[in-house]
Amino acid sequence: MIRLRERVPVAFLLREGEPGREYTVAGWVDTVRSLGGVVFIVLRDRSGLMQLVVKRNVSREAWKTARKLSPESVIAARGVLSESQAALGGRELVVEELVVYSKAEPLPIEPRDYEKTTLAKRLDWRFLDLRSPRNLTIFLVEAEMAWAAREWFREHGFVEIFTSKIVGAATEGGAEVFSIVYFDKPAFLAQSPQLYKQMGVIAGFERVFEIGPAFRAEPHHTTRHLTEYTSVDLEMGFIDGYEDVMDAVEGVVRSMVEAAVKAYRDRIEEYFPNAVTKLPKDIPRITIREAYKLLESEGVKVEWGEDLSTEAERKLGEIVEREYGSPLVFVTEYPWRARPFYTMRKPDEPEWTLSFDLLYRGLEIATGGQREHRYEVLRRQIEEKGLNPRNFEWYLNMFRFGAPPHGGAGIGLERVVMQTLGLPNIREARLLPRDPERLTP
Ligand code: AMO
Repeated sequence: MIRLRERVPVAFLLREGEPGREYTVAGWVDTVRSLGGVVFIVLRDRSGLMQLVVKRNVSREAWKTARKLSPESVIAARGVLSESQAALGGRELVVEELVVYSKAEPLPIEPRDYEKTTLAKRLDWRFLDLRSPRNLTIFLVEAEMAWAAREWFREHGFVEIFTSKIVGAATEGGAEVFSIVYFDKPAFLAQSPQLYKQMGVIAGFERVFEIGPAFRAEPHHTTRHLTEYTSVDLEMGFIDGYEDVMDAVEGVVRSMVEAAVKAYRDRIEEYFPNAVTKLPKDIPRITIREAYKLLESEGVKVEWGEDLSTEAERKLGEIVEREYGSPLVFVTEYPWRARPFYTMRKPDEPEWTLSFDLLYRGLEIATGGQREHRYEVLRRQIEEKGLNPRNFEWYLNMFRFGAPPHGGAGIGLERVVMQTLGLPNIREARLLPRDPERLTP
């Protein structure tokens, strides 16, 4: 009798199982091969792959069942572990009992051959696509990174908050916001928890973080934009300057990458040879004006006083990798015209701001800075950005009743995963990606 509660992961059997002992395993049929009186099954569970041998002269019943198995069917097997030179991992299970829980039909895509199928088709069949150990690894890494971020925040005195994603006004710029119908009123999906995380600080929580969805009505089809992504947000009060926020972002991102590599180094090296597995001790910090100069010296035309284009970011990533040996770089003091109303401007040079982006292999993965906490100045900045202060009344009120100097940042989780593993498309790092065309699955 097979009891699933006795089941052990195949990776455990390969590593620590005792030959000669009986074990139960369960999972999906990765491949199946019939040779005369023997059927070889490669069984896959979350932990890895293992060979099962089903011999007619051990169990005729199991052998008859095994001969009819189709790939991706769900099975369980009980048998004796034995050493085998020919088997992957040097061990196999000699099956005595075999159960089929679910027989798979002929497959519409081949999970293991993910490279032979277009991404669109893979996403249509996402549950099958994710059965490839490579694709599973992406989400093991993502989960580890989210945990590591949470742990880092806890250790550094940040309180987790859960803010509303149904909001009355856009925060990050008017165009990229999704409108929704909220009873008889217009409403929007939150582009960022920006104003609410600031509220957390001003409400007296001092340091807050949130890991949650953010929505952007991003009409472009690029390999780095989603219309829904996971934002790792932090906000901290009583800062001396935005350097304190950069220190925090550096700490979080470092702990995310290091935790993922520590937990899954073997899988990462096997499936993502191009992955970043070590970060440098220091992450360089350069002002955007220095960045303009570096880019110009390499023949890339940049508009002074403008945001960096995607192309410029990519090129800057290359330069920094070469000059500083770092895949990460903070670019600071972005121009006021490229930043949202809540950003604090440089006191002596108000056309620049106390803000930063973090680039990772030439792609922006985080944005942050110090926030304007002086009521009158903030009000003027809202107007200067062409927004109506009346729509921000509840927000502005926070700055009339005691707001500490504060700052924070937003980190795009999928982008961190994508750049760490060297994925060609951000959709691969999102379980169920949303883009202008895709709403299912
Ligand atoms: P920003 O708009 O730069 O800043 O977003 C912060 C980070 O979120 C990620 N990101 C995205 N990821 C995938 N698809 C998208 N369409 C997308 N848009 C943004 C990026 C980006 O660096 N409130 C500020 C943050 C702050 O100052 O605290 C904000 O949202 O990794």
